[in-house]
Amino acid sequence: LLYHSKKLLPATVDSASEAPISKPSESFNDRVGLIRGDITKLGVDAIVNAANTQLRGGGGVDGAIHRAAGPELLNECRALRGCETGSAKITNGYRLPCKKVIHTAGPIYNLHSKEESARDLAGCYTTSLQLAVDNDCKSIVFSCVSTGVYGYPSHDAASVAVGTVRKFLEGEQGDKLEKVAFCTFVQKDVDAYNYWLPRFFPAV
Ligand code: AR6
Repeated sequence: LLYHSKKLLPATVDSASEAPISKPSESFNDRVGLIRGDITKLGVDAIVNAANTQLRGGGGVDGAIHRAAGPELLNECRALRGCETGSAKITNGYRLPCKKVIHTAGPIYNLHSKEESARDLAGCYTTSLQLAVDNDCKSIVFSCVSTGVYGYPSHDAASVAVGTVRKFLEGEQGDKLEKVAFCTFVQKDVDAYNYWLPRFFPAV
């Protein structure tokens, strides 16, 4: 189910105004991917749930993950005693095909400034990636955190998501991750990632 970045990313970013942001790197490009579909079907090491600070389940992707995982997931979540906005916690996957679920609480857009929302959203991605590394998860797939009922504009959210992943891969522990993918569900997110992926992961 994981697509290879090479098959997915446009070969070039053409106009000068759309210049790539990061340096081309085959090693980074090989490890990033874009998916469209149901995140609960992915047999990867970790999937990232767009949860809330209560960690008690909810609608959207959170509801889908809890339904597919079964009631044991809610039990483990209860014991975690919540999660701060911009942070994340990890559980087992139970009946899901993935090994672990990383639950992150994204920012509710418009609650605070744009800058604060971006900082919190970046925190979701960095904390989740760090948790994956700390728990020996080599493949991780993100849902489009905050872009549903939390109202974060998809274009801006994808910029934070892809930019933060790029930064983590470039960092000290980046080489511990073999695959990082973004799981989109609706067209606006597909469009947003198709815009930002070739800029942060330009073709070599
Ligand atoms: N697989 C992948 N993505 C999905 C799926 C699925 N099965 N279902 C929905 N999406 P949202 P948020 C996409 O609203 O904005 C919950 O009630 C969806 O199209 O699920 O962070 C929580 O409990 C969208 O792009 O999360 C929180 O209270 C993305 O998942 C609150 O919503 C995220 O949309 C969190 O809001």
